[in-house]
This record gives sequence, structure tokens and C-alpha cells, in this order.
Amino acid sequence: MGKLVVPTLLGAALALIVAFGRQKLNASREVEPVEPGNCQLIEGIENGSEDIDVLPSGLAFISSGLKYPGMPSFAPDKPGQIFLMDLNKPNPHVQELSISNGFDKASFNPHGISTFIDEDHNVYLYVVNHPHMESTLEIFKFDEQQRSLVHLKTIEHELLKSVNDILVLGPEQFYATRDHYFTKSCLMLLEMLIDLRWTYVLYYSPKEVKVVARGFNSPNGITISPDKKYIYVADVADKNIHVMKIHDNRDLTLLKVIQLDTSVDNLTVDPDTGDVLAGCHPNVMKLILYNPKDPPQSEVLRIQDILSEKPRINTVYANNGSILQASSVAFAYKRKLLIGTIFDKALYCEL
Ligand SMILES: *[C@@H]1O[C@H](CO)[C@@H](O)[C@H](O)[C@H]1NC(C)=O
Ligand SMILES: *[C@@H]1O[C@H](CO)[C@@H](O)[C@H](O)[C@H]1NC(C)=O
Ligand SMILES: *[C@@H]1O[C@H](CO)[C@@H](O)[C@H](O)[C@H]1NC(C)=O
Ligand SMILES: *[C@@H]1O[C@H](CO)[C@@H](O)[C@H](O)[C@H]1NC(C)=O
Ligand SMILES: [Ca+2]
Ligand SMILES: [Ca+2]
Repeated sequence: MGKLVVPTLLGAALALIVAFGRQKLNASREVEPVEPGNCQLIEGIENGSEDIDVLPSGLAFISSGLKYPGMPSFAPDKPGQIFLMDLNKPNPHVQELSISNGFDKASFNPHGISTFIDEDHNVYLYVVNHPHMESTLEIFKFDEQQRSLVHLKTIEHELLKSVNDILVLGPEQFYATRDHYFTKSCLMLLEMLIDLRWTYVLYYSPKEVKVVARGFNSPNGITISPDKKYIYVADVADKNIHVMKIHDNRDLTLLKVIQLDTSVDNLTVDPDTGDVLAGCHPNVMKLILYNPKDPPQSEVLRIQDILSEKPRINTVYANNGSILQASSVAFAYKRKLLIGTIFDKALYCEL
């Protein structure tokens, strides 16, 4: 008897969770298409472009091939890759960066990335990695001539679990978002739906590791204002953006929460205007219950005057999934817009 009751109860619990999730995550939401000029898919990216970071010179790093519990992957057996794209070229194409020997490339599973340039103009790429579904932070030095990444160091810490994105502030100093407390996909979904809120933003440096912000359901993308005084964190489950002030000791104080009607994934700041660009999932249920016939949609929002009393929010891109599925990040560079996705293609548009 017991053997029969347990699956039935589990099934009922699962049905309840899904029903609750549909309501909480507004599974009925559909987007109206919005397209800036001249959008084209980027050749060579088919299996994700989860995160993008762009150097002031216009060289873009793109992380691809993420495998994450509960998320679809078009290439589950292929190791992840980092691509480079020069946004100054009229018809940019991507090039895979080679990775130095001695680094375990077979289990490379890149998630959030962040760049850092030191006083000697050396460029470092910090990558959130999930080898065998663990979380590590990999530090690479970028060799522009060789188009390669030289692995320098792996950082692991008991508080650096389920890391989604990072923001590098200095050598081995960064903020990181922990998007879930649990690491199993069913528990991850459950904690999001019951609002457990055991997630946080962490500050890491060789001298000090501390939790600097709580109160999130599932913190995701993190970025910094051009004057380096404010941090913006996207909460994908609560559909909002937390605006926080940075103190000298790197603690964060919440200034305000900008509520949206879409699940914000990654955030970037337009270097020319200071506007915040958000890669969003209008309907997270379509992402979780992936169906290629009714694919997850894409939406990119531009938030102007984010620190003012009335930030202005408009949609710069929206698509029902027929062109681009599950947009997770957008980056503006000199009137161009680069849009990445969790597991699908990447799109390049003129603004
Ligand atoms: C769900 O999305 C639709 C379409 O955007 C919106 O009109 C409605 O208010 C949303 N419902 C909830 C509960 O947020
Ligand atoms: C995407 O993954 C599929 C399946 O592994 C593979 O056949 C295809 O070549 C990949 N595409 C790119 C551009 O890497
Ligand atoms: C973009 O979103 C992905 C998926 O959640 C995340 O892993 C990555 O860190 C984000 N990138 C940026 C630029 O915040
Ligand atoms: C998406 O929109 C296009 C037209 O804009 C339409 O042809 C297509 O059927 C739609 N797809 C879905 C999955 O709704
Ligand atoms: Ca990032
Ligand atoms: Ca993210």
C-alpha cells in the first residue's frame, strides 16, 4: 500500500506546486513583438549565450553551453565555451576562445561572467563555472593576440554555492549572487515558489567573505552603475530589480525595488547613457516546462533614470520565441544591441 500512496502524494504535491507556480509566475503572459532595426542572428551560436560582458574597446565575451538543473539544453553532452565578438566590425562574427592546458575543459559549464582590467591593462575574465553541477569561480587572463584564455586560478568557498552571476570589483574581489539555496532542481523550484528567501548576495575577497544583502527570492544578474556607487540586482522570481548603495566596506544598503511584470535575468549598463538593460523572461513557466512548439519568449527592457523617483521603462525587444528563445542578457554598445539567451541563439540589432 505504502508504495502506492507515496507516488500519489508526490504526484499531487507536484501538481499543486505547478498550479501555484503558474499563478505566481503569471503563466498566461504573452508578449507583443517589438524589434529595433536590422536584427540578425549571430552565426556560430546555437546552444546558448547565457552571459555577455563587453570591454570598453568593444570586444564582447559570450558564455555558451550552460547546463543547469531544471533548464533545457540543446547540447547536453557538449562542454561549454567562451566566444569572442568584435562589436566594431560591421558584420561581427564569433570566434571560440581556446583555453590553456591544465584546465578541465570537458566539465566546463560557464554561467555568469565578468571582466576586470588591471592598472597594467591586463584583461581578466571571471567565470562562474558549474563543473559536475558544483559552483566554482574561474579566473582567466585574456590573451588578445592568441585569442585565448589562460587559466590562473579556481576559487571555491562554502558560501559560493548555486552562483548565478558575479561582478568583479578588483583583483579577486567580487560580488556574487546565489540564486538558490538548494541544488536539486525539484527543491530549487519549491524554494522559489514557497518564498524561502535563503538566497543572498555575497562579497568575496581574499581577506573577507560575507553576505552583504538578503531579502531576495532568486537573485540573478548583478551589475554596477557607471560611477561605481550603486549595485543593481535582478530577482528573477520576484520580477524586480533591487537598487543598492555600496559602502566603503562593500556592504550594501537597499535604496529601492523596481517592480516589473517580467522575470529579470541579467542586467547590464549602457556605457554611453547609464541606462540599465534587462534581459527578461516574460513567462518563466514556458522556460521550466519547455515545449518547442510553444517556446519561451524573449523580452529586453531599457530602464532610464533608474535612481530617480520615476524611472522610465520601455521595451526595446520582444519576441514570442519564433526568432529568439529565453533572452537572458542584453548589451548596448554604440547604438548596437547584442541579446543573449540561456540555451538558444544570440541576436544582434541596431538601435
Ligand atoms: C499577467 O500578465 C498579463 C499580461 O501582461 C497582465 O495583464 C496581468 O495583469 C498579469 N497578471 C498578474 C497576476 O500579474
Ligand atoms: C549545438 O549543439 C549541437 C548538439 O550537440 C551540435 O550539433 C551543434 O554543432 C552545436 N552548435 C554550435 C554552433 O556549437
Ligand atoms: C545572465 O543570466 C544568466 C542566466 O541566469 C546568468 O547566469 C548570468 O550571470 C547573467 N549575466 C549577466 C551579464 O548578468
Ligand atoms: C510567433 O509570432 C509569429 C508571427 O509574429 C507567428 O507566425 C508564430 O506562429 C508565433 N509563434 C508562437 C509560438 O506563438
Ligand atoms: Ca555577468
Ligand atoms: Ca542570470
